[in-house]
Formats: sequence, C-alpha cells, structure tokens
Amino acid sequence: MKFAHLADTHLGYRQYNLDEREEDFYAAFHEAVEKIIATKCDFVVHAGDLFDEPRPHVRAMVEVRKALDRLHESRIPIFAIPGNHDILMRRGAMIPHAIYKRIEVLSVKKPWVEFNGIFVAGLPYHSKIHANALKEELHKLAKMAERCDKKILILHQGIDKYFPLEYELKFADIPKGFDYYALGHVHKRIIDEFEDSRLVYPGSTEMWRIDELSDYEKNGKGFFIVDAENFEAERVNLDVRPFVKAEVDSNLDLEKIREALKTARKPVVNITVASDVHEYQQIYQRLVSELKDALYLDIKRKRAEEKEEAIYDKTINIRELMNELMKGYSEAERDYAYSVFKALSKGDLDEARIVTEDFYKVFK
Ligand SMILES: [Mn+2]
Repeated sequence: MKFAHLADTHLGYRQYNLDEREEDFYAAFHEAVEKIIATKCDFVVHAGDLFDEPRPHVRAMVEVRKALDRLHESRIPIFAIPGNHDILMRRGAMIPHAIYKRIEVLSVKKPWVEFNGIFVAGLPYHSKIHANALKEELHKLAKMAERCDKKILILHQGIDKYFPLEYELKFADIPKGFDYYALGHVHKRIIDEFEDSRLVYPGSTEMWRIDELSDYEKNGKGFFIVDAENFEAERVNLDVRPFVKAEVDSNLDLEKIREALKTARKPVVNITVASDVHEYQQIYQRLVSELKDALYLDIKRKRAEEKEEAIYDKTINIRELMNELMKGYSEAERDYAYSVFKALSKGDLDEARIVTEDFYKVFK
C-alpha cells in the first residue's frame, strides 16, 4: 500500500495577473493527479491550501472537481484539511471543499478516519491564538491513534524549526506516536526525522512567491509518494515553469539570462537592477526590449544607500519590527497585535474583530 502526500496547490492563484500563471497552477495540480493515478497510489492526503482563497472563483472550483472525478474513477480517495488560505475568517463560514462529495475533509468534529487499517488523522489550520486548543486536540488524537498500528497525522502549520518567525507549533509540541507527519504550509520541500518517524513538507506545487526560488532550484517542485509499510517518502517532481533570478548593472551583461530564456517554456525573469535612479529608466527600457522571450519581467531597482536598505528590510520584516516595538509585552500580545495588523492591512474589519474577540476569550 502507498499514498501520495501533497499540499499548497494554491489553485486559482493568478500570479502577476497572467492567464499563463493561473493555468500553471492548474497544470501542476493535474500533473500530480495523473502521476498519482499512474503509480497506483491507494489514497491521497492533501495537507491544506488546496485553493489560494477561501472564496475561489468558479474556474478553480471546476478544476478541482475534474481532478476529484479522475481520482474517483481510479477509486483513489482523498483526505484533506483546510489550510490558512482555504479558511474564511467568519463565524460559521464554510470551506469551499464543502461543495464536493468526493473529498473527505477532516475537521475538529471529525478529525480522523480509519482507512484499510491506517489511522488517518488531521486538523484544520489553527492560528497562533488557538495554538493551545490545537495542542489539546493533538493530544486527544495521539491517544485515539493507539487503536491502529499505522498512523498518519495531517497538519497545516508552521513549526519553529522551519518557520522561525511565524510558527504556531514548536517542534516539542508535535505529538509523538505517529508514523508519518504529512505537513503543509511551508512552501519548501523538507524531509525530517521526528523520533523514529518521518516529518515531511512536500512544499508548494508551483512557485507561489519568489523567495521559494532557491529551494525550487535545489529540490524542484512536486509531491511525495509514501510507502505505507515503512513510510519511506519518494520525491516526485512536476514540470513547473522555470524562474530566473539575476542582478544586472549598467553594463547590462545579459548572457546568462539569454541562455536561460532558451527553454521551451518561457520563464519568469526576476531582475534586480543595481543603478542610480537616473540610469534606471533607461536600463529598464533596454531590459524590456532585449528580453522579449520572458513570460514576465519582474524588474526592481536595488536600493543602493545603506540607510534606505535598513528601513526597506525592516518594512519587509514587519513581524520583527513589531516584536522590537512591543518588547515589554507577552508573546501572546505580540501575536495578537500582528494578527490585527495583518487583518487591517487587508482592510478586513471582520477578521480583525474575530481575532480580537478570540484574543480576549482566550487571554482574559
Ligand atoms: Mn500555502
């Protein structure tokens, strides 16, 4: 028996507002499904962020239905949990998965199934404010799991070891006793050991953000096929669009980029220009006219002055900046402030209100 473990498919995401990039995410997902069918997996676990948004557009929902039909034809069930991108922060809100019959979504009310003697457990994404509730549920699940010899735990969470700035669980909080920890949320591919078990993040199936590039270059994008006897995880790579990242100055040495553009599939090119403000416009124009073979050119000017750089870094790392400003406050208070900040910067008053209500309920 074997199963496929995938996560972070982010269907419906339309990077750079390009049709091609939206299609790329569907293509990677369907390629994964076809490979799962071809290798005769017995079941699939999806560790969250199936969709990019909790209110996906119809096209994304139809693509998922097609994939679920394909799996169903091959009698391959799929067990899933909602990730942070699948959950709308509203009381009583439904997840988009609710529309399908052919996907079994694990929830706090029904956090496990027994499939061919394997205990398959999972919980939806919990924000850091609810980390204690999550730990309690995990403790209960670990007890329930004792009924089976083989046990899988599916979670969509950041763990401090891999996600030091925005984690909900510490490595030590992970309940012992499962054979395979099928994780999602971190978009890098990670295989780690935990006790005698395997802890795996398959990563996202496509390039969701440019900071995933070094892991993509090193490990590729894709998912894992796992042997349900010994829980060895085998990497399966997907044919994902190439990305190129380069820095150029006024010499405009484009040889390397031109070389990279010779692929059958047009790459996304991310360029940082080291120049002063006056030269930049001209360099920008030349890049646009000379690199027409790129699917998309993402060009930015490198901030030259050191002072500017320091401010720039901090604004990107808002979490660190807030931690510093709120030094005298507890970790829970800092997390709360950050959650409210995130909600309000999206203009989402409902989310800010729910985060606030939750905070006062838990920490009154
Ligand atoms: Mn994700």
